[in-house]
Amino acid sequence: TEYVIAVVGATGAVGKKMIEILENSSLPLKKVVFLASKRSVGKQISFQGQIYQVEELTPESFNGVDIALFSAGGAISERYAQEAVNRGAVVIDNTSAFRMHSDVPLVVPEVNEAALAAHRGIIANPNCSTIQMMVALDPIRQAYGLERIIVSTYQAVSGAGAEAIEEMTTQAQAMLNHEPVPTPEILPCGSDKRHYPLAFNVLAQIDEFSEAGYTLEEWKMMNETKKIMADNQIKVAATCVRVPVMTGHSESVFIQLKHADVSVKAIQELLTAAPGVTVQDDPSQQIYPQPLTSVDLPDVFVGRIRKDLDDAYGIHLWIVSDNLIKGAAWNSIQIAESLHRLDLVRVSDKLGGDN
Ligand code: A2P
Ligand code: 11C
Repeated sequence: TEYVIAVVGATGAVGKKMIEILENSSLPLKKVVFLASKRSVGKQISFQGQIYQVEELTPESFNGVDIALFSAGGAISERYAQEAVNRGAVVIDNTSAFRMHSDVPLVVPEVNEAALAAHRGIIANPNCSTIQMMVALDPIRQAYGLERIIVSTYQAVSGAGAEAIEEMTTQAQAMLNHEPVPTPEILPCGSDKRHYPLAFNVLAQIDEFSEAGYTLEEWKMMNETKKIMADNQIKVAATCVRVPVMTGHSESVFIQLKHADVSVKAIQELLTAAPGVTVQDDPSQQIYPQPLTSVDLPDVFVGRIRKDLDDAYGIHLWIVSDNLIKGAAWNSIQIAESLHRLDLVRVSDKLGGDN
């Protein structure tokens, strides 16, 4: 089998990375279709040495498509994902539109690839900040049990999309040139009322505010963790913060294990052997993960592993990964590769009728 793949949001920050990764993927490709809004029609995309045109997304775009990779925002997924499935495509959705639906697997292949078997056409790719945390913590959970996670994030502007990158870059240039700074219109969150500069600043808001004083990004980390780890008892609290970094999300994570007195060395060895993780942890040589050194790499980098000095069950870690790669494009294409390997690139004929 060779697949026809559609990239929905091909001109976006994540879509562009999907295209780069597809070029080198082991997936057998028959054809790739590049879809975006009407604004982008006719834009050129070079892929495997040839030039392709961006096409406008319409329901008919999915005729003949086997796998559709969606990364054009939740509203587009809500409008077109089921349409794509009805036309025979398996959808891998990188938005938050379907993640918590009970019949939609939410998958990080290193952690819960087996959940793919139950798919009914749509598979959700978790939020970037959740994915990197799951890759690093699941091996620890399997070995020692996880009671609680308390995470604070330092998230890059590219997570907010191409327009947000542009806004922050313009601000930084204006500030350095002592020129007037254009009024911010996007960050911290395009759909919210107030906007603040991110250049030379830190904003403790990602996405809109929701229940109990937490933002939606924080709720995503809390809810998605429980679903991916298939554990509703695990205690999770998140504080999500935007920093003026271009690419690479960082996380300061405190975990409470179910076993006391686990050594730093044991955790280092566990993570060194874990799939998708690279340990960068040597304080004597000032070795620890950094967003700049994570860019364009598929791994999740872990360092600063140390015991809590007051809590025998407590461990601290510093987790960094490229939010556009493992946090989005690579995890989506890994899901596609898993579906291919497990012979799950198909939508059952019965699907539309019996749910
Ligand atoms: P376009 O460039 O034509 O607006 P990002 O996450 O970097 O902001 O990118 C969003 C992606 O979603 C872009 O590829 C964008 O295409 C695409 N997109 C936005 N609105 C639509 C729409 N109405 N139909 C199809 N694609 C859309
Ligand atoms: C950010 N995590 O860094 C967000 C972007 O639910 O897929 C991804 C939002 C999502 O701004």
